[in-house]
Amino acid sequence: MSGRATVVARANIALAKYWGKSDEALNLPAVPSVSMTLAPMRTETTVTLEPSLDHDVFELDGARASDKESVRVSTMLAEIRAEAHDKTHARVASRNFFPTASGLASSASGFAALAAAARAAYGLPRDDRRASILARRASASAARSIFGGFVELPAGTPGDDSLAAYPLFGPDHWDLRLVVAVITEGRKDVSSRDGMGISRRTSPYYEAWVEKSPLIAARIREGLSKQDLAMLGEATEQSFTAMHALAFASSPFTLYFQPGSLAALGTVRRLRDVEGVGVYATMDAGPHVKALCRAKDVEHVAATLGQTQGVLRTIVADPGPGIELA
Ligand code: 2P0
Repeated sequence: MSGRATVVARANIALAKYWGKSDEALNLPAVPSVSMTLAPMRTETTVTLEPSLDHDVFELDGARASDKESVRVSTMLAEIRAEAHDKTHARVASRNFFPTASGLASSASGFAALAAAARAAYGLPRDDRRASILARRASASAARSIFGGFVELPAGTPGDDSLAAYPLFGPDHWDLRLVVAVITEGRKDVSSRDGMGISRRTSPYYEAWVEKSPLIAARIREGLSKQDLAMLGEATEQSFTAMHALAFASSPFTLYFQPGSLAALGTVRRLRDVEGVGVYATMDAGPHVKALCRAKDVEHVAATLGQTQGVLRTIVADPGPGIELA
């Protein structure tokens, strides 16, 4: 039944980070990334075909979205219309169910939910690989949110627009938890897209990043496969520190750290080095520190991070499923 479809998708945390594009026009990443899909951070998107509309309408959390946001939505819908041979425009209603100010971007879950919901509304058969390709063209991290558990998006070959993510292990593979230490309520200064562009054009470390990232991603895959937290955690930390060093060394410098970020990283190190807790840190294009640990340690890690100066509060996430059609 076509004409209307609702899909739920979830955000993801990159353990091996995507930063830099091998083809800006096709939105292809220059490095492989490996992520964990996060159960509690959900976006629900409904796509309804409306023959009376002469353009697409996009509502985000109950309000009409900005032109900039609407363009990326309409670009994806135009691709799906061409595949479905259906010129009808659509109304898109998207709602985020994220813990308040989690510091995790909703673009990944949003574009994943949109790709799957729009394909279904236009009567195309479910095809997670094709949905992942569509999501990746809008925002590369969104390609990973099509799938649950632990997911890889390989580096893209310039000119090859068929790149999709694929699942490595299901959500029940391992009882990992992610504790988000929220550092600020405000929005970040430099978007990921702008930040990675500046890094590619100006950072003296960009070539080293592109060369070494596949080795780091391979260690992360191996750590996941063997359920070896030290191997996974050390490689996860190297991925984020290399990404931030790369960005910091660009011109103008891109610095996502705030004082609270440094304090939270100190707490993670102290928990590990002094108390012997298996906990490792990562950070994205913002000041929040995310700590990776096992379920048995999550309460202690969250409580200790929560008492750290500069940490406003903590949010706990666990591995979640891929897209779900309502
Ligand atoms: C990641 N980030 O792998 C990395 C780590 C942020 C830091 O993917 O330009 O919004 O839309 O493809 O996917 C955020 O970048 O960038 C991101 P575009 P996207 O999760």
